[in-house]
Amino acid sequence: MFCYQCEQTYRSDEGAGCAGAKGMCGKDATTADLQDILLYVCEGVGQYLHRARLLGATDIEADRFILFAFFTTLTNVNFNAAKFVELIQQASQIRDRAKALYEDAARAAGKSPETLSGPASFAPASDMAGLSAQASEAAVRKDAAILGEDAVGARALILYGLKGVCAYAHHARVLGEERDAIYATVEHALDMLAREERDVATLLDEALALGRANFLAMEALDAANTGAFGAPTPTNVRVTPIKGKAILVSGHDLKDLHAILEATKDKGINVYTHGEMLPAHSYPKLKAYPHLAGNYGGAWQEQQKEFAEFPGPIVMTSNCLIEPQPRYRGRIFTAGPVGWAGVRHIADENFAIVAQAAQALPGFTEDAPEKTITIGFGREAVLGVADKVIDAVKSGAIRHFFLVGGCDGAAPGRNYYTDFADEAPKDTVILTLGCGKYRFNKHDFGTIGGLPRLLDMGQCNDAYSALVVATKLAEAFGVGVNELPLSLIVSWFEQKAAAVLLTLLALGVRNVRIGPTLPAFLTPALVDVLVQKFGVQPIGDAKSDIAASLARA
Ligand code: FS2
Ligand code: SF4
Repeated sequence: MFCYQCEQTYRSDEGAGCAGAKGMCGKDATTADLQDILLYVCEGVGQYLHRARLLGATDIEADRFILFAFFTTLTNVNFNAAKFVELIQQASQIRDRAKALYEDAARAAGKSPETLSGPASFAPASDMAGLSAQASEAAVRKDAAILGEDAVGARALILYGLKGVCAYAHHARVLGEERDAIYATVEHALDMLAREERDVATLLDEALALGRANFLAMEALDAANTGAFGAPTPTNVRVTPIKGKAILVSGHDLKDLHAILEATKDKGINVYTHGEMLPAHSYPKLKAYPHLAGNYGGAWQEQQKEFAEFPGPIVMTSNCLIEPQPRYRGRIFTAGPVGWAGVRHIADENFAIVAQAAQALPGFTEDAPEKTITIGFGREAVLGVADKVIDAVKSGAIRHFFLVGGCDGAAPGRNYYTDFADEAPKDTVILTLGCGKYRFNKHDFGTIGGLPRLLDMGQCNDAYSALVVATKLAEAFGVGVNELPLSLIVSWFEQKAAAVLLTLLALGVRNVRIGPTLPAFLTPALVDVLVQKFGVQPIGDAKSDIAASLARA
């Protein structure tokens, strides 16, 4: 195995990347190799779909499969090797279908179809042992000696950005929002990876195209979530347990949460959110369920302790899963793209089994003293008070906005974000989103101009909301987004964050500070492009970065 897709990848003086028997996340070598093969076969699907599309023929089921397949390979999503054997066989069949689609379309247009090589003609073995023996053919750095390190790094940026786009687009799709332009970009990127493009400028252009597609994916997801459940509104969420039976729901999938709320309605079971599911409490049609009782625990990396202590079943609807421990392995369930060998998987939103498990478990035996936090500052809520915000900026009451957001992780150095939020001067507003906020979202930041100083905009994908707010404020002030008194301080961990970064770059947002470390797959020359062309900066010391941001404004 070799994997260097996430921030917690193994690093040493010799270089970075998880290799050997297991990655830092717990992904074993067999699963990692099978994930590479799945993505490689998907590149073959993309080769045919891309060409078929140019001839006017599309296969939306194949596109949907690609979204799901890519999502399973994100960090902390699916660790079940057997699932990947199944997905590879499915991908191979879909590739045959895409090939027929392309060849028929070519013949109908009076052209002779191309004979494609590489992933299009790769023949995956039918079992795990056979596939494992083929791993080197699909490895992420297989052509490093031919392509060169900079091209390999830029290709990795595309591959991992693509994973983020696919994850967001999948979440939107399950709620009925799809964008054909996203599928076209995904197919184009897969074809580019398949044909071993090595020109770094071309590859970086493709990465920016993915950034634009990711903006569409986040827009589609915003439309999906708000269309299904209403626009988030400021909401006080209880963060302490209530006596009674309980289910904990983690991950990002609001549709699954909704299905769980339905399956537990009037059954005397309280549903708690965990991690990135916290923003669910701010959606009117979800908070209307009285048994959506509160939020429990913090960010994903605390789950082994928190899940062990939770007195009911737990459902993981998306990342971030880490190895279920014996104390709760029998009462954790996976759904959607998530998987772990031996852990029960819920197919077709059949959450009745989770409700039964909750009835059989003790639940909380007493009420904890009530404590709440305020969330729900999505784009509508913030723009609803835009006049107040603009007046406060004009009067000098608000001096600067910091968006301190993104993914969290267990690595040292992530206290920077807490320090940053805590040290930000009292006349500044902190916007936050993603799971990184758990490090500081229970701190008291006070208010400013009648608004809370900490505005929680939601999940990592709600970077869309932040971009809409920034764009509207820029319009109101008659300046560009880069001229606003706004600094972006991003914590990255996995591939959705890589996609969001590409979106920011594609939209021309400059001077983004990123940390706690830079992606290991970026070579010094690629980092230099990001620094020179886009003003991307690695994080430094919180106090100095605050001072530098305020001095620039
Ligand atoms: Fe956090 Fe994990 Fe949200 Fe990331 S729960 S690091 O997948 O997407 O953020
Ligand atoms: Fe390592 Fe991250 Fe890959 Fe896991 S996902 S194997 S931690 S680089």
